[in-house]
Amino acid sequence: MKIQSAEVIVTSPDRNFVTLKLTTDDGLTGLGDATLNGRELSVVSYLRDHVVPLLIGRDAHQIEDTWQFLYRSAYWRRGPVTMAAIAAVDVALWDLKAKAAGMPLYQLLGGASRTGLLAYGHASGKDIPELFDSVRSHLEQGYQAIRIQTGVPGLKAIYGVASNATAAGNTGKRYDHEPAQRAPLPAEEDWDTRAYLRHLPGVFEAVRNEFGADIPLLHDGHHRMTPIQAAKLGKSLEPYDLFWLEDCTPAENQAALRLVRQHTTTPLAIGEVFNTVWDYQGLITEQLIDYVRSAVTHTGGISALRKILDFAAQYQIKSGMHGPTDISPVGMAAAMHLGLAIHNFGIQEYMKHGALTDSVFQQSFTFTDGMLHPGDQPGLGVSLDVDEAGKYPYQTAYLPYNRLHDGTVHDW
Ligand code: KDG
Ligand code: MG
Repeated sequence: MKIQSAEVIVTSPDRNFVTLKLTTDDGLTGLGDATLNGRELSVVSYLRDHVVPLLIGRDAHQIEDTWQFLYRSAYWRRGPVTMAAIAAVDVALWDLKAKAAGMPLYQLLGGASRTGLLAYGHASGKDIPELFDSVRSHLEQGYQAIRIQTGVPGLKAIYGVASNATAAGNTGKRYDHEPAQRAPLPAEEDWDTRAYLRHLPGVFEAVRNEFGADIPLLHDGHHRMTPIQAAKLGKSLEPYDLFWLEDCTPAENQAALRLVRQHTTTPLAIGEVFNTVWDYQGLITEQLIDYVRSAVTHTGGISALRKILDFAAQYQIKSGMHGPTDISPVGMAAAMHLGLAIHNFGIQEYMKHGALTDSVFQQSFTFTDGMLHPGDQPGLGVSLDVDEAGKYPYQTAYLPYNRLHDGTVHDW
């Protein structure tokens, strides 16, 4: 099974997606997600200009060898662009291997360890009534675990809060913020950590009073706090029994989590911007976190994330793979096959894609009563309609950024 062609497909149905499509000499096709939100074209160039020429003629069955070749031969290791490109190749090869075997991919990863994957969705509102509407809408859609983000009094725009959260929630399609906005320049948001720290515990108290003690609740701090601020937040949220507090401090400094951990029993999740096992080394061996947030798409693919998760398993750390809409249906399916197979699955983030995205990517995974399943088609179970994809050319899009009241650029 030799790789005959490798095509990089860029499409922007509801947002930009980059997909690698490999075709073998026996006519099989494999797909891999290479979408790096807001920096999509850099991965396109990395793949088209530097990786595709290396793939033609290679044995598609040699997944590990191809991974090691792409990682080590480049000399310049790690980084989100490199690792997203390697991930796309790796996932496309796993898709091919599973199709050649006539099995759903999770069977090749060891078979199912559970019947389905607990998923969480994003509820948000600029204030408590709007947040409650969004939580109710998620419960109606079947979600059994919910992330809670709200506006903060005095701040105009804030991470994770849809400007039209309620209306969007009712459609069941676009109920979350759109973090990468189609625009020639990034949008500016404002931020005040003290106001946020004062406001958030009351929000969780209100949600627990309204929706009860049972439902797993999550929160994303989006890298905005210093270690001592994060420790304070974790402590103040303890009465509300969070499933996790995500990205409480900027992700570069693993040692910061040591300080947070010493002060709070709120479970911690981190890693959506990480791209190799080295970003986790201290966090895992010192048991400073509870959940690994990496996506297959940004961490070198199934082969590499599997190794990180197996390493994490020795320390009772579980998966919580990143799954916002900037992970394409191909990347989501890869996460689901891996999540179904590993023993230390924790939870899967899941936001439905828009209707146009669904018209480009045909998917066989299911979401029933809050549980995901990748389906039983051979391979990943996702196909891409190239003609449909061609209708939606790339559009410039940027993630927003933050400034404090005095104009200082802050972490976003
Ligand atoms: O591309 C950035 C988004 O994926 C990110 O802002 C979403 O934090 C996020 C999450 O937890 O889904
Ligand atoms: Mg996040």
